[in-house]
Amino acid sequence: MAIDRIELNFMRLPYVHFFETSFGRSYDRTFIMVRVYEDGLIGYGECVAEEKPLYSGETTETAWHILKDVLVPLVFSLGIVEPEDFYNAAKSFKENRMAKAGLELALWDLKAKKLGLPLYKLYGGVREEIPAGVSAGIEDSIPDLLTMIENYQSQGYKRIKIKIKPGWDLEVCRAVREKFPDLLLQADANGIYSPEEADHLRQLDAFKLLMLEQPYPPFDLWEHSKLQKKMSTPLCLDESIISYETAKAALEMGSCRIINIKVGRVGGMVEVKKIHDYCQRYGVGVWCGGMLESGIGRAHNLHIATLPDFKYPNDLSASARYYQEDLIEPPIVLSRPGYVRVPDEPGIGVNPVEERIEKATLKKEVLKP
Ligand code: OSB
Ligand code: MG
Repeated sequence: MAIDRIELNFMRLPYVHFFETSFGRSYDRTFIMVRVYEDGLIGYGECVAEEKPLYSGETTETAWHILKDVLVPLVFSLGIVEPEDFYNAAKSFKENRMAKAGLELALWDLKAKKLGLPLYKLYGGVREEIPAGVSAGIEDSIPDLLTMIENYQSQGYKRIKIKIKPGWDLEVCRAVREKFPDLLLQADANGIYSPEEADHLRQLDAFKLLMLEQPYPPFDLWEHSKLQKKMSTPLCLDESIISYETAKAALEMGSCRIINIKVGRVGGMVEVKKIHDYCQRYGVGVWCGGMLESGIGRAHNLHIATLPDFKYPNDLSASARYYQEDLIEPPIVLSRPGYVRVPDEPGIGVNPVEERIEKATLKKEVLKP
């Protein structure tokens, strides 16, 4: 069979609460939903590029262009159906990993649906429930953050990640630790510090963090390796790890002891598998990061997080943590305290709601061979 058509929806969803990182504060999320149609089945993917090029160089608009004018035409011109064939063909186009991942994920969902299997079975996943953490943004005040953490704890989240930046770091970690002495706590700087601040960052060792995520800018693997030697807190890299090659360099250089996996950041599931398998051989655990995805992207992440080397709690929270009205029904919930159940229906195993998709769509493109 061949693909009949591919649809791209440029969407916007408002958050239940603003999300602030060292990049700034945002109130909603733009992203692209990719739908691949073949013989009555629909494969769903989500492209996580954001409105502004702060986390990576891609934006929702650049990804829209790359998908519409480059990647979808590539699929049609080569008659591609298999995700691995897409990965190989798309390799000749540089960068644009989030755009590639959005389409590759739709092909994975389609493939699993054709086989009648939940996606995690296709990936070789080994668990049915995923340890769920939650990422708490920067708040207006420390009391506001403490209230938020208390709230998340009462909902059952067992690991909390807080966002840090200069002026919102040591004092905040100290306050959180004082109030929650046994909490599994980690901090994410989103690359805001510079190597001159190494001695400042070392003071974070006092707070028994599970890990410190991405202290320095993405390209500085070397300075991360110097910082890791100075700190007892394990470093985890997020933005720096854009491929198998960067993962390998980071581990061999000692730039981190943990890797955060995001399928969009590394350009698709084939690349995720390569990184995952390498980390497993190397004896380094990984976990699944999030990009505040809609239920579609989050369902994909749930399946990815079933792979055996995902050894830390993941940034995979319930729909209600992110959106008033997620795109899927039923929403993602904690199946028991600290865990989310992986959907067991074919493919990603969640049902997108058409009216909600329409309501959130800003523009749409229907592409045919
Ligand atoms: O660094 O992990 C990050 C969201 C957008 C961009 C970068 C990051 C994040 C998150 C969100 O922390 C985590 C989630 O989706 O639950
Ligand atoms: Mg991060």
